[in-house]
Amino acid sequence: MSRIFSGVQPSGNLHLGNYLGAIRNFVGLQEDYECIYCAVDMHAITVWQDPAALRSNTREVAAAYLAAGVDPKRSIIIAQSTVPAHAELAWIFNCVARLGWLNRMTQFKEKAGKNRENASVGLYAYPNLMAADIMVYKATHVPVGEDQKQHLELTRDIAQKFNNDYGAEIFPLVEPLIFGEATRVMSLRDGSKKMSKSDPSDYSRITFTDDRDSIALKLRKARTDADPLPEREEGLKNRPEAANLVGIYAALADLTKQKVLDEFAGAPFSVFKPALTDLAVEKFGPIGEEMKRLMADPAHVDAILHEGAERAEALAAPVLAEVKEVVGFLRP
Ligand code: AQP
Repeated sequence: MSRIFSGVQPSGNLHLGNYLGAIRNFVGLQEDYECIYCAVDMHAITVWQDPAALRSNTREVAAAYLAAGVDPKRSIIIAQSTVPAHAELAWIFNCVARLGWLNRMTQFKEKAGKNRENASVGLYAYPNLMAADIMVYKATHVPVGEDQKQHLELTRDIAQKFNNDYGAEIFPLVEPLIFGEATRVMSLRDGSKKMSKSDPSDYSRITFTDDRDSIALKLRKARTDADPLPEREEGLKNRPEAANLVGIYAALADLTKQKVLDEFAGAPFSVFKPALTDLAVEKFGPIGEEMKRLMADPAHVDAILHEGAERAEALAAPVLAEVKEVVGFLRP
């Protein structure tokens, strides 16, 4: 059976982009794949995280998976740091990946910003850890938003180089799974930037914890142009904010953007935004409510994470043993 690995960073402010681009798709995949879903806390600390907040945010990511419909009996839900095999394989991959490859990663450039000298080494080496997350389970598919495609290509390069260097066909070449109409949800304040946990503006994103009033307010304040919605999808070109809101509507309603425009062509945003608010409250609101309910019982979430770690460790151990053998490490 093909195997899925995917993760979300517990860095707070879990948002609609994380839901539509990743978490929502995790549920259906359980039908056809063996799935491992991870709260990637070791990735999160590549930038500073308050320790108490990190613990709570890690549970929150697990609760979001459960709230969205991931079944912990079928799928494995883990916190990354509880399965040390990830870190062990990441070190080996640090020695396989080339500096030139990492230098091309656009996410590092975006996240490090102008003050690159001050970025953590972990932020730079992040894609190697991501490759290890996936390869330690020999996962074949990774559901991600489009922003992660480059990192997955790097995972393939690392896997291929490892296999070539050691003359062993150990790692598969992983494939991205990219879904639907909102594979890249953009900021509500700036249609050229992706919706992000780390954006300083709360108005840039709709989060799992937003209630109806917050969702309504954020959408009311969402930046748009002054024109009504066009008749055809081509009319959204060069209108990034309008395209984003139509894309979100389409994703939430499971429609194509064109079908949304068939319904709203000619409508001003004063009509479209309330309709989008109603839809977001109907489709996304209950997920957030369920996440909050689960967060009220942290022991339950911890028990699921504990069981997940044991199952994950059992899958990762033989892969790591195989890797150590071909690398030439002595057995303990
Ligand atoms: N705006 C987005 N639209 C669609 N998908 C998105 N994802 C993230 N942002 C969007 C997808 O969510 C999954 C988890 O992402 P992550 O936690 O690894 O963080 P990230 O990709 O770095 O993005 P964030 O959530 O905005 O965090 P910060 O602010 O820290 O950069 C991934 O599958 C991602 O594609």
